[in-house]
Amino acid sequence: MTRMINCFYMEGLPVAVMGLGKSGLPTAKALMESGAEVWAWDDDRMKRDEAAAEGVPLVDLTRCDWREVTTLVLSPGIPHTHPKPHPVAAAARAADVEIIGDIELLARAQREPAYVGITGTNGKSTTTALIGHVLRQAGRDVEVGGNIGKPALTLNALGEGGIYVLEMSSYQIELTVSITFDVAVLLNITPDHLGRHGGMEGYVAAKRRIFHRQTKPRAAVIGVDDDYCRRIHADLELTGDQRVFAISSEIVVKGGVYAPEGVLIDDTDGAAAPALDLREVGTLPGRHNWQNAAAAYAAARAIGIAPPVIAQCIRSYPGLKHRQEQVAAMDGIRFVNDSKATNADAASKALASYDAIYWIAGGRPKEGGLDALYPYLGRVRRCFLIGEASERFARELAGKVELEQCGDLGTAVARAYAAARADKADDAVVLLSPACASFDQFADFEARGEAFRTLVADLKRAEARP
Ligand code: UMA
Repeated sequence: MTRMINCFYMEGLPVAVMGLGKSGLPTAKALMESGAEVWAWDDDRMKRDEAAAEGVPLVDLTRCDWREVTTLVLSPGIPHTHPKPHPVAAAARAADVEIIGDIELLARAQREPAYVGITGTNGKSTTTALIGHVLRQAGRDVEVGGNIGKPALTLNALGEGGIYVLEMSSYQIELTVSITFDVAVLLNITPDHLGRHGGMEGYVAAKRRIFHRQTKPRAAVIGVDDDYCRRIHADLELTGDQRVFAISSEIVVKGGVYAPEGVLIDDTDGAAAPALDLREVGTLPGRHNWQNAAAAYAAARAIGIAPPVIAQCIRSYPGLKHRQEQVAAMDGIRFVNDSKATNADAASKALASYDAIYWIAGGRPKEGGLDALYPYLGRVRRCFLIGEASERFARELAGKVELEQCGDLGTAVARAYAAARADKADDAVVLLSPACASFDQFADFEARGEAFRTLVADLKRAEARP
């Protein structure tokens, strides 16, 4: 049964909604159903037409009188500070109109449930899904959404005792001003989205805001495997405002949850008790997933779920689409869709997880080079390049790994499979882990992952033909 989120506090008020994509359109509709007077706009004419077809009233926010508007609800991808504010955000700010996002609307509407927020440069979708899975299996009333792809105002309303588990991008954190997370998770920080935050300092500050206003018994779960997070952890320990759980996939952390050898150890009670062997959980391959599992375990502990129950639920985690998702196996060759890996750091996690890799990479390159991948190139048998990054990656990887430029994904899949078959390597994996955004050839990373799945299914069908 759906129970709509009612933004009752906006009833009768003029509210501007800028951006009518995945999050903006349901936001406009939820506000209308809550009785607000919606002024919706998008720079893309097609998006405006789609919204109008669904009865959403359009007002050109680039020309409107901001004195008549109380709030601007901005889609997270639209810049409001760096590299420069979108004109609509600039106009709203000049008129002293508050600028918030859809998750702020949820937080104001649903005050009784608890909130778990997850951020970090990498691993946040898996950790969010895993926490949602653990809490749901443990019998809690849970809704999972946010950056993971389920917009806040499409979630069900929850009563007291319910828990919202929200993946928070740095963009969303900036637009969520009043939320205080009961459990806030920061996994890791490496450079990403620097243009939007005016540099590394701004990006770290945005991530750190996940702990904003927490007091005991609220809990902070924080990875201590990189310098930025270690510093934030030390600060939080010093101020002592909230309970702090350190987690690591690399070292032993006294009083925390850690898994340097793959066995998850719970030292939150000082007992250093082994909780489960993560190497046996097929849906969480690789050290980076040990960090995600340690964070999910600590978050569930902070909520009060018993250790054996958490361990059992982690074992039954079904995995996420587009994140090291095995889509098929043929001739002993596994096909793994890691389309979500849109930067080098994320792709390095997948490369670290397999031994004989036929690696499909490329797309629209992001800032920063491929340095994060270098330690794992010995595992790559051959690299198949696609998209706009091809020339640049070919130059950067030349001499380090055998490679060929394939242009498009279809060619790359066919070439990678042929090479893997010819080599007859044990445990061969054809891996799509692009280390790039998808927008040069696909609508988004999901479309790219679905294309990979379809191409592999076509190959399989062709193989099955007599
Ligand atoms: N638009 C304008 N003017 C602009 C820019 C965009 O009008 O200058 C319009 C576009 O035409 C489009 C809409 O704004 O119609 C898009 O808004 P958006 O980019 O904020 O994206 P949504 O479709 O609303 O999806 C957002 C998140 N996207 C971003 O933050 C970029 C999705 O995260 C999220 O799943 C979704 O809300 C539901 O909450 C995606 C993402 O790429 C996965 N996130 C980044 C990441 O993970 O690295 C942060």
